[in-house]
Amino acid sequence: MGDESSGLTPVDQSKLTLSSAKVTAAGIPAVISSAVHSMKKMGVGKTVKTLRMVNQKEGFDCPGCAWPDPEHRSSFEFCENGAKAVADEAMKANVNAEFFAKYSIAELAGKSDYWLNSQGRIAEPMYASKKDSHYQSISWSDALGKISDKLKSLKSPDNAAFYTSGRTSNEAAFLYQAFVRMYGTNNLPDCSNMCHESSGKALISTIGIGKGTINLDDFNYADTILVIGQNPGTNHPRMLTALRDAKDNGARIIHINPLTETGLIRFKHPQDYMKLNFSSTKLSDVHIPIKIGGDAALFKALNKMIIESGNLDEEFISHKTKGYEEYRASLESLDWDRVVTDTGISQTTIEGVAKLLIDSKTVISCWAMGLTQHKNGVAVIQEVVNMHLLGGHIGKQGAGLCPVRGHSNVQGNRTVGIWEAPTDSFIDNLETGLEVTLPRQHGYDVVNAIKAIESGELDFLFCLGGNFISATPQTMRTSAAVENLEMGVHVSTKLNRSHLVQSDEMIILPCLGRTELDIQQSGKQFVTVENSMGVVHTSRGTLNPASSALKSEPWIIAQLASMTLDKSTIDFRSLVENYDAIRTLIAKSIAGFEDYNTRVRQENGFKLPNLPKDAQEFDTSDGFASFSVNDLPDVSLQSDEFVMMTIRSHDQYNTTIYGLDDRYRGIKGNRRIIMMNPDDMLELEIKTRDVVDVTSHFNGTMILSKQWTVIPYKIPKRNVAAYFPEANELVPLESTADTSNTPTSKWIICTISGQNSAAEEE
Ligand SMILES: Nc1nc2c(c(=O)[nH]1)N[C@H]1C(S)=C(S)[C@@H](COP(=O)(O)OP(=O)(O)OC[C@H]3O[C@@H](n4cnc5c(=O)[nH]c(N)nc54)[C@H](O)[C@@H]3O)O[C@H]1N2
Ligand SMILES: Nc1nc2c(c(=O)[nH]1)N[C@H]1C(S)=C(S)[C@@H](COP(=O)(O)OP(=O)(O)OC[C@H]3O[C@@H](n4cnc5c(=O)[nH]c(N)nc54)[C@H](O)[C@@H]3O)O[C@H]1N2
Ligand SMILES: [Mo]
Repeated sequence: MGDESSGLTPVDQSKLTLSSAKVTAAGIPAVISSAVHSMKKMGVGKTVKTLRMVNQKEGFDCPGCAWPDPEHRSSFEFCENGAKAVADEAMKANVNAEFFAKYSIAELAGKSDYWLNSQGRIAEPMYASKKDSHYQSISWSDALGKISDKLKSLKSPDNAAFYTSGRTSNEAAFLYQAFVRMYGTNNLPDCSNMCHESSGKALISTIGIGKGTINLDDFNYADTILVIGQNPGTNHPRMLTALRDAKDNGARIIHINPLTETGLIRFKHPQDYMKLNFSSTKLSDVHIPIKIGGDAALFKALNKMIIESGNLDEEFISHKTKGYEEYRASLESLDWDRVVTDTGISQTTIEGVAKLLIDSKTVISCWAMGLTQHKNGVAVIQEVVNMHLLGGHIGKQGAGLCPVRGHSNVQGNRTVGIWEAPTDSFIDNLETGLEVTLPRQHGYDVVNAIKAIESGELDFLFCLGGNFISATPQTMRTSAAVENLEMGVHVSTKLNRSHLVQSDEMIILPCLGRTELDIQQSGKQFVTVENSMGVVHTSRGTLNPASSALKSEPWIIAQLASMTLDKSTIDFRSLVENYDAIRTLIAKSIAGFEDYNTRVRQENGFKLPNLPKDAQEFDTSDGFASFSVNDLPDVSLQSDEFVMMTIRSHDQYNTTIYGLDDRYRGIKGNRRIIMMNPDDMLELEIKTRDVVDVTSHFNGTMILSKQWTVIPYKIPKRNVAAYFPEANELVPLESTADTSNTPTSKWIICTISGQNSAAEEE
């Protein structure tokens, strides 16, 4: 034990160091951290050149997150984790035929996610059949030929599923879903199913659009900003700039989170050092250390007090909404004892927050995975929407709903058709644009795709990016299922665990990343993406590709479509000669993209239509925004039970592990840890660094995961936290959110046993 390359050595505590959580986010340590990280991976010259191109008009969109850029894209917004994402992509292409000759698939499967990622970019297409111990190189034409032969041989197109991760450009995503639907299925599961699906469902059902309703500029006019179940200091660092500016303009920030999360305590903008300004800004005015899963009770209580204050936007309620009376009546029986038990927050504190909201003319609510990945993910977001409807905080300057998206183009992917459950009107438009008839029966989302793989209904899985095995629930079960597939194909930039779980045949297709030059027949290409606030803009790769064998995602899809679809109304190959042709087809097929090629070339791109934001109008069945009445979720626990949330460290991008240090939380050198309240540790007689086994429980099913190191952390009692993806083996596949079917990655009921002191283990 002690080899950080191994994925299976949890008890290596020699490198685990603990210190108190940081108080100020960003600042000089962030600049140093990103510079060291980048220079180690790229060298000094490439670091400077590369980082200067992030989010510039002539540069590439940061692959880090979906937070929008400021309008003036000439200023260089420095973000530590964006720099890490860029540096990670700019690594040398060492994962080639030689590499795979050296390491067998079984050996690689024993390595940690951190080690796998740090080997570099994948250099060439690779192939392995089930009996092969090693991957071997294969030519592009042979690889694509095998995939297309397999697709043609399946009994039905519905025996295939096509996963997408959210870094894919609009152009690639549009071609992909067009190909998949023309092939004959809507089996288009995507990372969104595990991410903001609950937000989409909650917003469509209440305000008629599955997106947020604010512009970046609104932050400057907000009286109060709520940041709920989100850790922006780590996952959306550029949001801290918007929060700082909002504060300068008088906003109050309320942070609702079981953890304090450094980014929201104090923020020091790295660029201020250049201006010799050494002060930092205190960001959140109020931190509500809510118990995991307590948000529904909190928002019902807040809404009840807002209603009782009488300070409502009555005109908005009566002209723009429906269901107010029913909602008001439903709150009459709200039980304060239950609210205090569920939230862990006193009535006085909640009243204080309500007062701030009642006194605010403009409120913005931001949220992320702390709300979406719960059984009541949709309902709790509807509760936040209820609050906005009461105060008319939608469609006016400084107010609105702001689901903060994860992957940099996950929102764009959905807009251009990556969705297993498309609406009829979406398919109508697509049929007009593509001049074909398309399937309408809804396909599999991620969880249902895994179940269908398990039951043998799916024989083929194609992944456009992502890491299907590590990102999904119940890792061992999902891996065992995937081994039964006839073929697994991965279009990837970096090596990950999904490449190492062997179906009958495995193919890795290495593609260009966002940062790299993409040259097609007509010359240099750019692609387009949509940020979290619905602005579509260009992204131009500028770096030389890591390997000459890499192909662009649109090219790969176009070749495969041409080889697979016998009679196609569309000449896919000619579309990729110049991506303008793809955009022309998008303009014909998707609402809101008229004049795409012209408008996206404007300096800041263009904003997609958003009725609630633009006109306080709601594209619901009756034209009204609707209040929602939902029961409180049961968040009670048995006396020996804990609830676990799985969260990101400061040194990872989802399943890509950049390093082993969670700098802001003061936890370094080991990721297989459980953060626990010190009082709970005392009660269970667990000491710091004791090693425990964790068992998750769901509807009678138990999953055991061994050897986790316990560390004390400031977290509500009976709540624990562990890192994603290490803890995914504990997330039960059947435990999903109502309506959105999102795995409940923030609500895993578990028991903790078998504590041994670390010394005994060693
Ligand atoms: N550097 C970096 N950037 C990223 C990513 C990354 O991995 N690394 N991932 C990207 C992606 S795909 C996404 S979706 C986003 C994710 O961004 P976040 O949603 O910020 O990511 P998580 O780490 O899942 O954090 C969720 C937060 O919710 C809190 N929380 C958990 N349960 C509850 C609850 O019941 N109630 C409340 N109020 N809070 C709760 C946790 O304490 C934590 O602070 O970030 C994106 N950006
Ligand atoms: N327990 C638990 N599980 C979770 C979550 C959680 O909070 N807790 N979060 C969920 C969320 S919010 C999300 S979004 C999913 C993420 O799920 P995914 O999107 O599937 O996972 P990633 O780790 O982002 O994917 C990383 C891989 O993408 C590939 N890649 C990177 N860039 C590119 C590119 O430009 N093109 C292509 N083709 N490939 C590329 C690389 O090979 C890399 O190894 O995980 C979900 N799973
Ligand atoms: Mo995400």
